[in-house]
Amino acid sequence: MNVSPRTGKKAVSLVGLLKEAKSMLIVMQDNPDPDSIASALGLRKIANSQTDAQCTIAFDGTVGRAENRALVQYINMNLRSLTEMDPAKFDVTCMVDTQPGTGNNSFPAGVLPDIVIDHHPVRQTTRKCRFTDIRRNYGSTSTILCEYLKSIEATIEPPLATALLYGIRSDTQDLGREAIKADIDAIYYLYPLANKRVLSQIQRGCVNREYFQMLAEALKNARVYKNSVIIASLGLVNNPDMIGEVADLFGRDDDVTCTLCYGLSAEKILISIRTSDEGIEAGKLVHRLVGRKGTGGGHKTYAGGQIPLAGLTKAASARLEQQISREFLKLLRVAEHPYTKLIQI
Ligand SMILES: [Mn+2]
Repeated sequence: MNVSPRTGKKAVSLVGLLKEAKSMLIVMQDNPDPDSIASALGLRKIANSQTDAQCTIAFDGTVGRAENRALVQYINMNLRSLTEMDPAKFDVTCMVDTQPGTGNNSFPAGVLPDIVIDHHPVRQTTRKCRFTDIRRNYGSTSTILCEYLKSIEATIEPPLATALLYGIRSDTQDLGREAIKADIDAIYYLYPLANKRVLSQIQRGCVNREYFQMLAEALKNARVYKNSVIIASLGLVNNPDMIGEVADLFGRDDDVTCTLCYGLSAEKILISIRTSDEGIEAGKLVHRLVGRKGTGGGHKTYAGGQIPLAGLTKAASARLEQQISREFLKLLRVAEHPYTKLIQI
């Protein structure tokens, strides 16, 4: 794997910064996806191989998706709740696969992390951090971490290789979505080091019985507009990952180019958007959709957002849900009527 000169320089300054620390906090996304989990693990490996710093990996929410749960179980990761952490108690704080103020992490607003490594569009606040490496063109943050590990010649054991490989594969949908040469190179590099048997088990992670009920609800509620847009409400979900998972599933429909799924969890409306329409940017769409009411962000073909519901009555939150789907259709210039049900029950 070729490591760019930029990575080499960045790795040196990252290690320099980490060497100053006795303790470090690594913050992942809330309800972390495999890329977020693998990146945290990669960063911890850099710290462990070069410094004496004690690492704590933390997040808020849950690891819900069956594949992600299987991954966390395999790597035997000790994950902590971010709400129980006081960032001031750590010498260095880091964020991976997310940035300050994006709304998809629970790091206290107003506190600047020291280190941010990510592949989402760069935020104003991020620029104020001591160390940043934001590569928007990269398919995954795991790819960046893989380059760092190669650059410092760290040994990548099978669990870490498997996690990074899965992080890249899942963010890029097996290199089919927003992947660049660097992602492909990283996959080639990691593949011989990863545990292929476990990788295959992770991809077929077991689900609990509720999963099918949630899926049935989503399918039942899904509406198709102009034969190309699907909107589905999942109602109250105790597994927020389900929203993105169902959006991915609808994206597989032959004729669908745009999907919006939303559901309620922890006093928030959570939104997932997927698009295969070249003329539409999912990240921008979600921004316009949540407006000032919430936060959101993402990539060209996939994005997510959240709007806090605290204090809203049931009726008001139902109105907000309606408003979101109406606004989504308006942004796509698709009429609200007529629509058809995705499936007949
Ligand atoms: Mn990512």
